[in-house]
Amino acid sequence: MALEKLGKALSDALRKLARSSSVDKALIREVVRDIQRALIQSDVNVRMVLQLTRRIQERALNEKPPAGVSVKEHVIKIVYEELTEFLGREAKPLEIKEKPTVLLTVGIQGSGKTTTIAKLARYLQKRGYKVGVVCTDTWRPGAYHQLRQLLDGYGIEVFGDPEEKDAVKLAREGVAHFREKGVDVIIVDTAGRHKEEKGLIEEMRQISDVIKPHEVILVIDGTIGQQAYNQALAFKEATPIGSIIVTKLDGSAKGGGALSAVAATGAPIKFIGTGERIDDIEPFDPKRFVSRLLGMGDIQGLLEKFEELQKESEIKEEDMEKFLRGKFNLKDMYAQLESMSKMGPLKQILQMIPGLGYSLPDDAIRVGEERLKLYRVIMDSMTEEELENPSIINYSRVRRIARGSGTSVKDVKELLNQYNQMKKMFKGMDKRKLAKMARKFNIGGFGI
Ligand SMILES: Nc1nc2c(ncn2[C@@H]2O[C@H](COP(=O)(O)OP(=O)(O)OP(=O)(O)O)[C@@H](O)[C@H]2O)c(=O)[nH]1
Ligand SMILES: [Mg+2]
Repeated sequence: MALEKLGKALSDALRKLARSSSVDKALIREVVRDIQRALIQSDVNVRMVLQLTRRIQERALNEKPPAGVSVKEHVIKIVYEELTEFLGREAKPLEIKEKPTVLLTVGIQGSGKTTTIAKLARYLQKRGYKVGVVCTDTWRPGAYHQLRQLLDGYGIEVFGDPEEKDAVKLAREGVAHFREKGVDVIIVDTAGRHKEEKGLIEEMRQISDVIKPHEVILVIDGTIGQQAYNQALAFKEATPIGSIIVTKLDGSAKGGGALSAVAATGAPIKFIGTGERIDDIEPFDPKRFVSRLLGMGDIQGLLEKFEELQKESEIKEEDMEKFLRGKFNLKDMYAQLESMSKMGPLKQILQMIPGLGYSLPDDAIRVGEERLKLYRVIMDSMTEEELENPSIINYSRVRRIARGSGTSVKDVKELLNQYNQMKKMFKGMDKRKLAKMARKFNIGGFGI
């Protein structure tokens, strides 16, 4: 399959990134050139390729990766995002809202209409819809039989009359017939006698006027590559209820060109055809499509990681600020431990800062609910002076505090130990690391 070739060229380019020991400008430029070459070979419009890769390059060179993400991963993510955007970003699924939903299918000669209708009818039947198909092709002698051959085996009824010469009449009667039968979806096939958009759109108008379809589907042959742009654009301008199915993406060297050209018109691509068999149809989802093109396994893990980080960083900036600004007497520590217990393990946040995570003592940060309660009790037995300035707490004070709070010497020592570790941790951070952290979390006020 030719799309596989494009996929391979793109994932080879990304693999170059993944394998390199460090990512510099020269490498980014090289990868961008590889991507350009791959897309142009797939017949993507050169101007569009240049726009796309300029954006990729600009972002790759200028955007800072979020904390916890390597430059490589970040660049791979950018490529994924931009390609997804390039193909329309969001999936636009076919909606069956009304019963019956009437779909009119048009397309120039041999684009794959009839085959695609059979695929779509079967696709919808598998999802529980009762489907009827109307053949209005009065042009090609075998059209009605072609449909029946494709669908009889699945018990999907085809309405048509090989003798009838009036396509509009067939459309009207066919839709009326299936309305009466109470099907959920009616799909209308049209003749493929047109070689150009003009005649095609005229026929679409005539039949539309009579059957008032919920959606008109243009079937485009993917092997025409970027030429699909003009067809899709003419169609989009002719009907506000149009969507597109791109066929023959298997085996076509120009599939990337066709898909990107259609996406560029803003017309929604709802399905793609990937073979001659009835099951060779799939809903088009740019994200899934690009993931698969680039090698699903690799990119999926990466995307999940980004999502996780996104969630984490949402809560933490503010808490981080509180934490970092602490003066570090016992009261502050308590307040911070308390807020940290709410916001989740601090270590995870700090680990997002390169070069810091590994140096954190585990138990300096892991404080459960119970411990917090215990600390509260202990601190209630301390004097104001002790809370403000813990260094004055000698052994006899420790014993007094333990007795007063009904805890043990060991507990009090644990609390002080915790305090000292945290203090040390912050002392241990040099100014550079602190500044880095401040930047990562948009925290100012360090005077650095
Ligand atoms: N490989 C491949 N072949 C396809 C695909 N879709 C359709 N075809 C083939 O394309 C040819 C034309 O398909 P039709 O469905 O008859 O096209 P049509 O638009 O109805 O043709 P007319 O009604 O004559 O305009 C047939 O040989 C199909 O098997 C596809 O996704 N992949
Ligand atoms: Mg046909």
